Amino acid sequence: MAEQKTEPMVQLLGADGAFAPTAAAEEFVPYFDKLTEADWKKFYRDMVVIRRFDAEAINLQRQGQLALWVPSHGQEGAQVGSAYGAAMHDHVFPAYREHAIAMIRGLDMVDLIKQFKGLSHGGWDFRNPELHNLHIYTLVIGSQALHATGYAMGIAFDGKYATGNRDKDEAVIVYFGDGATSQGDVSEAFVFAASYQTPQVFFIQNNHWAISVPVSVQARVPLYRRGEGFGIPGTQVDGNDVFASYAVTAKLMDDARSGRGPALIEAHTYRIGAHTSSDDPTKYRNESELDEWIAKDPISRLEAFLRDKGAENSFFEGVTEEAADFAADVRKRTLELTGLDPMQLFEKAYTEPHPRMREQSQWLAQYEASFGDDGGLA
Ligand SMILES: Cc1ncc(C[n+]2csc(CCOP(=O)(O)OP(=O)(O)O)c2C)c(N)n1
Ligand SMILES: [Mg+2]
Repeated sequence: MAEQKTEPMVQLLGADGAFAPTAAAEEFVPYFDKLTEADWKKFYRDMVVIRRFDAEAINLQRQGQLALWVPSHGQEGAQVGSAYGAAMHDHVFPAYREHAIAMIRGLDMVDLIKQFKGLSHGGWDFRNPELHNLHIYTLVIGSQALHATGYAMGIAFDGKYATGNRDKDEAVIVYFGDGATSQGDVSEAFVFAASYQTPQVFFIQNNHWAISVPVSVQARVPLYRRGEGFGIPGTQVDGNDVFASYAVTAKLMDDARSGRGPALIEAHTYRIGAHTSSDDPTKYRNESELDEWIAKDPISRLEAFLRDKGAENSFFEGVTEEAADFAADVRKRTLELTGLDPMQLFEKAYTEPHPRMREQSQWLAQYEASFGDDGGLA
């Protein structure tokens, strides 16, 4: 089996949290330099809050409140860094594990929970795409790469990029996993992105597993080189280094926005938990691999950096408390959620009223009415 090459890797923070840019990081350092201490602390806060939220969602699933949960534990560095690397007017296409990105785009996390409780089809109301500039979660592996490329082609056709106005020019970022790179949709998206020189970044979170299949099986050549043959340059980044993830994304999104064409980022990270709440990773991976990645944890690395810069205990305690409050609020409001309104099925299929939808919704309403309150036939 081919070895996974790990060089050249963009890294700003070492595994011990010391600031030590690698040679490959040089061109990205100016983006780190623009960050303030308040930004560093915001990155830390968001990583801690989302990890606590994720733990709460797992608890809710175990307690029968959610049908399924997809844990993000371990991937906070890749997600928080890249989320801030995109501008709020850029459009984001996530897969299904990008909880930190959803939070940073301003989504109410209980809306996201609704999808996993089976109460809504997309999680959040997507009829106004500009509300969060965040596409709904996509569970059909890799298909969002095509949606994103289509959207980016739209930006290009509308001339909404490369005007020189960074505050107006738009770009797209699409997230998918290492496993998704094996999907035809992703390769097709590469072809169209390269042909149309779309303003977009493909962000691969290589968490090293596609359920039980290791990345080494699906990628005999490192994934950051996957775009080369299509004409899309790739950059490899330490995804557990929130600063590196931020700096690389910010630069490549700027480049895309200014008309330099599509780019690909491979962020090396690790899924610490199970694939989903339905999965048991002890069946297919070993403890030593897990320990290796726990030692590279994105949160403890940033904590070490911040402590070295003089951050006090009170800051860390405050963040822990804030995260606990956030999770408690999500729990409380999740328990208050009421049942599914099946009629919403028809509301979001077409933007305008549609005769077939009317017909089908009338049929369903009649069918539902045929049951009594106790679920028996009326
Ligand atoms: C088209 C399609 N095929 C198969 C699946 C089943 N499936 C769900 S997750 C997954 C693995 C995805 O792995 P990866 O892209 O690495 O993302 P990760 O879950 O690791 O974040 C598969 C095969 C699916 N959801 N959609
Ligand atoms: Mg994966």
